[in-house]
Amino acid sequence: VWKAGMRSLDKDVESITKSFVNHVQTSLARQAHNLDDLGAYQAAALSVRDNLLVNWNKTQLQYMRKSPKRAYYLSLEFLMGRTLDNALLNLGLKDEYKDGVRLLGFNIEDILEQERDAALGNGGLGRLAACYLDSSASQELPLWGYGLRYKYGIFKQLISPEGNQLEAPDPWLEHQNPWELPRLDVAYEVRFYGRAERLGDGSGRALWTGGQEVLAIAYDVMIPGYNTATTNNLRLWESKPKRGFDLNSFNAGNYEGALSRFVVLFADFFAYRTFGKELRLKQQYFWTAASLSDILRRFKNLNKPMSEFPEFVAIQLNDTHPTLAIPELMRILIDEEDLHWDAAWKIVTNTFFYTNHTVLPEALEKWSVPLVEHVLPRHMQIIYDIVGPIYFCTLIILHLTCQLDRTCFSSKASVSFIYARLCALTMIKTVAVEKKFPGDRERLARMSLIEEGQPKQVRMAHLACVGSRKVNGVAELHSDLVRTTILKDFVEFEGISKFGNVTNGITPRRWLDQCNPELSALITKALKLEKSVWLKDLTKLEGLLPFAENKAFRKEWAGIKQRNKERLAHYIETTLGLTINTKALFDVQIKRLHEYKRQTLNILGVIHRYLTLKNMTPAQRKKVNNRVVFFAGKAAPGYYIAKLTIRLIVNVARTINADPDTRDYLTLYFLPDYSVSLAEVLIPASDISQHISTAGTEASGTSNMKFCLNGGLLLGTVDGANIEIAEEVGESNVFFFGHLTPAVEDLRYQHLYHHIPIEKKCPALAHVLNQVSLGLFGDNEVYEPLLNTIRQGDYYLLSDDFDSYIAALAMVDEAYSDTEEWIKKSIRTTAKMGKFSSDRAINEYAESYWNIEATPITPHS
Ligand code: 26R
Repeated sequence: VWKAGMRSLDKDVESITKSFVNHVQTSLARQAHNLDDLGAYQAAALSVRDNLLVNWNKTQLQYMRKSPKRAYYLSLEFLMGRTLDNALLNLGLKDEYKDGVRLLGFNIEDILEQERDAALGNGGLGRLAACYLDSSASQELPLWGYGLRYKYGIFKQLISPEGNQLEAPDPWLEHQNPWELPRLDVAYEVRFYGRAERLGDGSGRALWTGGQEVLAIAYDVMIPGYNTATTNNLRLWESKPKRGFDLNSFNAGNYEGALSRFVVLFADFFAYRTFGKELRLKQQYFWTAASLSDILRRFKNLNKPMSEFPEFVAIQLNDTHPTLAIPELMRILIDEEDLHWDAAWKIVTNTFFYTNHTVLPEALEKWSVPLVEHVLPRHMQIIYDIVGPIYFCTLIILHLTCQLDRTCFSSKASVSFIYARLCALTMIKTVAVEKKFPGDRERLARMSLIEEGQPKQVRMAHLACVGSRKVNGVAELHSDLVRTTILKDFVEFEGISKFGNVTNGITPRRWLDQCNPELSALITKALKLEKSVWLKDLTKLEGLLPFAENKAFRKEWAGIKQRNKERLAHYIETTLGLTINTKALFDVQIKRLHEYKRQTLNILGVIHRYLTLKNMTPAQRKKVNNRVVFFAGKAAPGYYIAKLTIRLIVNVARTINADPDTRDYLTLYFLPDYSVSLAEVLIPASDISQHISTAGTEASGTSNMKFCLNGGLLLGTVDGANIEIAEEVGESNVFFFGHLTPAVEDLRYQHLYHHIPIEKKCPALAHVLNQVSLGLFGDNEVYEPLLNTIRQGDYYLLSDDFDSYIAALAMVDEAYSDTEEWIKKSIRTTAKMGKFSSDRAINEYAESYWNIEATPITPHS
């Protein structure tokens, strides 16, 4: 009876229309006559969800039966974008649904447009997590994501008439979200505050009581693999006040405030500036604690000894945000599971893996010790117990009278506990820091998990590093920088083999097939392969290389680019009411606004071009390539200089787009509210995209890969993944400029101690800055703080790179004038992008880090 009752996959138009109508009637309680596009989207989504669930159930059953080692991806951000189109593609039901909804009087494109982006993240790190989920399901890898179910996605960006960024909330759950399944039965208690008392028995155990408890409730999001039944899970936690908890155990006066503020969760990672660091710390702990409880419960169902935990579980820390998972697992193993410290530490350090995503010092997470002590008293003890031996060694081995900061250890029990551990053989490794580098006290201070100062701070990258099996960066150059700068001492201590590289990747399903269907179809035709073959083995794109020599093919290729430009123009016309010149080179820079990404360099380059055009005769101008420049990106709400850059871009656009002398040759647009969906329209339309960070600052970049995959060429610095892209496509197909990473430090030193006035150093740039100062774009006072970042200090080296930047732009112009050669470059670029599939990246993690294997869904499940 059970079997007969099981729902099976919809395969034909008839069953699809049936399920659609059924959902209109029963789930939405609507009828044909009052069904608009939004309703149709909801019905289609619910019907697709039913199909996903068939596979989801099969997958989870299979994992349960086979109990393979599983990996868990802990990420505070998942920038998923829209789901419906992707689910249809991955299920292989796109055409069937298209026909089905047409029979019911709807157009699939209009229905797809109804969906709101799930924007639970800020930028690269969050979108990477989303690509990795797609790839792990597509590669049939047993991987689950864990994140937070934010009530608000990243803020919506509005641009005021003056050109200022304004932020509006994104209540993305306003309409019911068809892609999630509330699991009200999956709930865990999470404690904050209270008291942690060591048992004083030398075991290192403690009792953590009192404080405030909240419930974590699971919401599951299905992650379908492409062309496979594997459908993985993304589990998002929502918080709920716990009923009937002990009001006496904490300050009841704060209850309302603390709790109601806590349940409001924001994806915007700078929101904590407004809502308090404490809230962000609580969110991080809430999420890691709930995820670990869930992972442990699943492990316990296997009835294996705790020591085998790392043989069944790998946990990936997406940046340091989930690092509290390390002391949390220690707490559970020691306080709740009664394990000895060393046994627990062995499990922990074989379970976690840490990916670093930035080496910028200001972006390395630190938590104030008093705050951690207040919110998570037990975890602070554990962190000190991890640090302790290093301090102790200094004391004992050097026989120094150095003052041991007693506050390091919250009680005498702790001191004797650490001493006991020191005597244990297993401690030798930790003691080794001092043994290996005797007398090097500076090194000890550098390596400490706690940074001295007012207040003291926990260095989360150090904690993540010492608590993990392996550490990796996200592109070759970046991983080298991790090894030689921020974690150098740890490399010397622990050995280089712990520190690897996994170059980032992107999913070709969303970033080629979905966003550029015409190009995908042309590639399929040319390669004479099933689409499902090359979309899963992207190196097959190399088969396009010979077509670069084929004139007819080049014509088709260029025609698609042109239509993608028109699609973008149409989108901008309907959403912003602006008319775009589609007979021009499209030049795009879309990413978060940050000084290191140097959007300022780009806009100053645009002004330079404008001034040059103004100085030309009309006849001279006619010989210049037409160019349309697009910017999009959000600035952190409190990031004054980044916001000023947006204002400058908007006001330069206003002036030059209205200038009859130049507007046929140069126009500029700042597209508000950058999102995954906007990227999907912009990227396929680009001829050139800019990735122009100061060398050594952009860990990888992933949009660079997306542009190149869609046949857009790259204008960039020798930084992040740009380098590896150039290695693949050949330097003749990339426009590189600027100083290299090793020069950066020297240049900064010269700025500080051998300052050369900008007029002397870079007259072209000085002229541009002066024009802005003089008010060419209005607001003449307003931009001074932005311009002064270049005139004084110039930390991101704009004055050093400006001339070569302008030269590179000129080379782009020259290359673009030779249309046929340009198209060849475009084809060759796409052809060589195989390496950058996130399938390759996720397989590297699976093999060299997590040690997990593909677990295909067998027919029996
Ligand atoms: C405020 C602080 C805690 C913080 C700073 C910066 C938190 C988060 C970030 C964002 C970082 C971690 C980020 O998103 N890095 C980006 O990761 C991408 C995926 O690896 C890279 O492609 C990109 O180069 C890098 O900037």
